[in-house]
Amino acid sequence: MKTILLATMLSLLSSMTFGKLTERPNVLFILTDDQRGDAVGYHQQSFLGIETPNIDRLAEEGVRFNNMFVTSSLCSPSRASFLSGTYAHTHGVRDNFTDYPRALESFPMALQRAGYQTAYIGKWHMGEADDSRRPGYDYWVSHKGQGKYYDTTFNVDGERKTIAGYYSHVVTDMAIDWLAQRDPNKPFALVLGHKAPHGPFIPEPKYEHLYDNVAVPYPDSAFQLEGKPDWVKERLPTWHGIYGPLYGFRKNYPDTRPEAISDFERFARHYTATINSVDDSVGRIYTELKKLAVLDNTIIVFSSDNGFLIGEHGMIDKRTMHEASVRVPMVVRYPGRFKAGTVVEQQVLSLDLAPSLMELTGAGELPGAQGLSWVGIASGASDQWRDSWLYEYNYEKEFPYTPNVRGIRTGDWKYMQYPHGDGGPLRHKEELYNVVNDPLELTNLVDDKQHAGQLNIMRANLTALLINSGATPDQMPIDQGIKAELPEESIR
Ligand SMILES: [Ca+2]
Repeated sequence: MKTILLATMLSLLSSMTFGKLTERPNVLFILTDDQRGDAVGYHQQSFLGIETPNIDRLAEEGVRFNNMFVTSSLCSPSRASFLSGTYAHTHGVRDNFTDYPRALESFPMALQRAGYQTAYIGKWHMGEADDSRRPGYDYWVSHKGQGKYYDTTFNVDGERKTIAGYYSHVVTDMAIDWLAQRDPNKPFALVLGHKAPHGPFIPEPKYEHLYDNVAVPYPDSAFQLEGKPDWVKERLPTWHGIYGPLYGFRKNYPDTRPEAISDFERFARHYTATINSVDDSVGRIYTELKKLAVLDNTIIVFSSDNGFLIGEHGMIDKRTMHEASVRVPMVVRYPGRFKAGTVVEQQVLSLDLAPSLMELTGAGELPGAQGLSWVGIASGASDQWRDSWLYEYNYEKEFPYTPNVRGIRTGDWKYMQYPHGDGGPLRHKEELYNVVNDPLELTNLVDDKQHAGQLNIMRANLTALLINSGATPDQMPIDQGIKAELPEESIR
């Protein structure tokens, strides 16, 4: 009798534990590389009119974050912020050549400890030469450096193999295979890292000519450089300027001729066309989750590691704090917690993802995280939120086209400064914009006496943000200036 009772109790206990485990939501984080905030179909003025029905569906059935920013607009530092919930000066991945520290906490590590099955599939891009498995992932597929649009050599859970095919589809196949073979009795956390739309852009053939008939003018801000710091003008003919080689789309440069717009047009069209393949991937994964009957119990997050300047302020690339560089798309689908069609207008950051996922999964707090969970503002439970945030970029001698950047953005104002790196006085002109009246950042108000008071407030608030976020003493490389040389081929 006793034995039967004990057995019943044990079985009850185990079914309770089992029930609890399966109720915990799964996590799917889809991360693209260099996707502008407006390069999604749901954006009111989508870039080149791109249509992304599958990403849009996530937004329609979930939450769209209209003001999502990265605190460092550069691949490795930003990726580390998404995973750890911390600023670059805290996690230490300050440039594109530093790996994610093995001991640094991340939301996948925390979820793995909490009993999740975890996997990383696709582009990792922290620690150029190393494709080995990083802590926190039960299953690991990645590669060295940037990978290739076709036939990338992956480290597939310890075995290196070249997999034929287009990157966006290859990683999708691998994600679908992993989902099918996982243990259905445990929740999962999967990070799917896309290469697209990172340059040099190679769209797949079916999308290569999709935008051939879309005109791509240089943006208005490309020629309004009066009042900007000199380094912005010095950058024009370089690898990261509109008159430069445009990642190889232009063979003869610098080229300031009006006809040179054709190279710029091809550059912008090919960039955009690679995103159509990502959208196909999102659709396939959605269908698969539905087939596996886990769609509604999976928190799906779609975002990108940084934005991308395509001609704004005469610039190509990211790294700066201008809007096209720091704005990224973000949508979250999780009907258990968020109403369909929710729109969040607050300024949300890369480092908010990890704390938010920790709250949604009930996995506790992530040690050291500096971001805020957006669960309250996205579910309507709270409207408490930050009113400003800190931006940081550190000069890279391998890409000598952007100085050190420190900046602050509020809902109305943005202030950027370019420290030399020796602790001495600023040697570049600063930038101050009213981002409500002047969202394209055409008029630098830093020399406008009428705004001297606002300038002083922003300077003081930046200093306070640096202190409060633990960034002082604020260390950074010495600014060696803007240079014409091209980056080494292997790191482009
Ligand atoms: Ca990137």
